[in-house]
Amino acid sequence: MLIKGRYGEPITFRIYQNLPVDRSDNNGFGINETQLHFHNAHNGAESDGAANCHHFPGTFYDYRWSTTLARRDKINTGATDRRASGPDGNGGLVNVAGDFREIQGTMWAHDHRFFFTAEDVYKGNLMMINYYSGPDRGNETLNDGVNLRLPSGSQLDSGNTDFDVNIIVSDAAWDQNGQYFFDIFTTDGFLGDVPLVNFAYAPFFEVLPRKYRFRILNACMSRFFQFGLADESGNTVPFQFIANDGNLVVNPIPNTALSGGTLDHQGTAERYDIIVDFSTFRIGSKVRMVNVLQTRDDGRGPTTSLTVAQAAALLTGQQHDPVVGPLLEFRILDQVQSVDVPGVILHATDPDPSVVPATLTEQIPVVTPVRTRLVEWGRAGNGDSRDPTTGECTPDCPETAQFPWTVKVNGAAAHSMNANRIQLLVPKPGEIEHWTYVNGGGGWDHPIHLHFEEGVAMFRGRNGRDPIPASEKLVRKDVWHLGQTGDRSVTFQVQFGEYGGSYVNHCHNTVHEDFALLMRIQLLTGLAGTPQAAVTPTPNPTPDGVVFTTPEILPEATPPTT
Ligand SMILES: [Cu+2]
Repeated sequence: MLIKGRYGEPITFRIYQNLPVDRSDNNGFGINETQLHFHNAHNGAESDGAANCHHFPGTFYDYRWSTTLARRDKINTGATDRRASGPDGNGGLVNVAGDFREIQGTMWAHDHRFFFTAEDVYKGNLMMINYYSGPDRGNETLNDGVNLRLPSGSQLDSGNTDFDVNIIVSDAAWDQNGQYFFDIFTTDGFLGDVPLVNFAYAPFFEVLPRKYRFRILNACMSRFFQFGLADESGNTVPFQFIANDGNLVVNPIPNTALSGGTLDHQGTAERYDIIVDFSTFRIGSKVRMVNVLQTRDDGRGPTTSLTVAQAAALLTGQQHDPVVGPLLEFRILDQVQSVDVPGVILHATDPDPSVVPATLTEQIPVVTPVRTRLVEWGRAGNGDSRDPTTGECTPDCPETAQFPWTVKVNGAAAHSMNANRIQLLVPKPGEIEHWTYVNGGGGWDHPIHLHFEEGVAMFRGRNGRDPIPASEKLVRKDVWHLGQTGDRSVTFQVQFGEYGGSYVNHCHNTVHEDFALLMRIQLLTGLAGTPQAAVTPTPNPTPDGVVFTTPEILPEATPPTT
C-alpha cells in the first residue's frame, strides 16, 4: 500500500483493529495488538505509533498525521517561503511554516508493538507513505520556479507514480508445509531465502525508455542490501542518488562517486531514492537491479560484496543465498499503461519533460552544539526489561524472551527496553546537539533509528577517521547503520522541536529491537500549560482501558546544565 500525503493537508488515519481476539490464533507468530509507527514524519507522540499506546481487537485508533514541516516553531514561522509548501491540487501551492531544507518525501509506516514488532511487520503490517511538497511535487511539468520537476508524470496535479515508483524489498521464508515461517526464538537476526519486491517473487517491471525515480526501501527484518543496476552483459548501469531516508541531497550524486558503482549498504528501514535514465536502451532490452551484498547466515550482518557483474551473473535460486543477485528485472517497452490514469497508454515516443536539477536543496550548516551525547548499542547480555520483582516486562513480552541487547547513554549503565523508563531526555526544543552512536560489538551491524527527528550525518569513526560515503556525508537521515569495521561509530547533528512527548530510539534490525535494543526518549517543549511541559505519564493499554504510571527517569537521561 502507498499513501500519498501533501504538506498543508493533515491526515486522519483510522485503524479498525479486527484481528482475532484469541492471542494464540496467530499461526505461530505475531500478536493481536498493534500500534502503527509513521517512520519518520513529524507527528505528536500519541500519533507516532511508538509511545506504548497499542490497541486491541474490536477497537479503533485515530492517528493524526499533521504533515508538520520541521522547524515550524523556529524557521519561516510566518510561512512566507514558497519552497516550504505543499501542492494545492490545482497547480498552486499552500505555504506552510517550517524549513524547506527539512522537507521529507519517501517514508513508510509499520507496526511497532514493543517486543513483537518483527513478527507483526514480517506478517505484512507495513506500507509506504510519500509526502509531496512544493519542490518535490510528483509532477514533472509544472514549472513555477519552486517545483524541481523530478521524474514522476504529469497527469495528476501531484503525486504522479507513472515514473516515480516505490520499491519495497524484503526476504521471506516458508516451512516444510509451505507455510509462511518466522523464527520467534532467535535474538540474533532472521534471514529469509526468498527475495520479494513489493511482495512479489522474481518480478519484472515494464518501463519506457526515459527517466524514472525509484524509492527503494529495505523492509527485511535483519538483512542488509547493497543494490546496483546491470545491463544484459553485466555492465553497471548509471544512476543518480537524490535522496536518503526521504531527504533530498543538495546535489545529485552519480553512482560513479559511490563505492563499487552501487548504493551504500542499506539496512532495514533505510530508504534510498535514485534516478535511472533508460533512454539509452533499445526497446526490448532489460536492466536488472542486483543485490551484491553477501550476509552471514546467522544474521549478524554483511560479509563481502560481489561486483555488479558477478551479482548479475547469478541466477536467483542457483547460489547459496538466493537473495544475492538479480532481484528485479526492468523491461524496456515502447508503450505501457498509465497507473495514474488507468486506460491511458504512455508511449516511448512521448517527450520526457522531467529534469534532475544540479541543486535539489540547500545545505544545513553544522554548528557548535549546545551539548553532545554518546549512545552505545551493544550486547552486554544482561538486559533488564523484566521487573526484578514481578518478572514482567512493560509492556508484556514473550515468556521465553531473553535480552542480550543493551543501550548505554553517556557511559552509564546498560539497559534494555522498558516503556516505563526514560533513558534520554531532551529538555527543550531548538537546541542543537551532536550525537555519536557507537557499535559496541564487533562482527555485528545495526541500523539505528531515531524517531521523530532526522540528523545531519557529520562523520564516521573517531574524529572522522573512517570513510563516510558521499551519499551520507552531511546528508539528513533517520537511520544510520553503524558498520562493523574501524571505530564503528557515526556522529550527527540533531535538534528537536514542534512537539514534545514520549518517543523511542532503537535498532531497526527488528529482531534486535524486540530483544530489546530500544530505549524510550522524552521530549519536553517547555511550554507551560501544555501536556508536554512535563514528562509524559506512561500509558499501559489493556482491553478494558488505559492505566497510567509515572515513568522512572534514569540519571543519565537528563543532560548536564549548559
Ligand atoms: Cu541491531
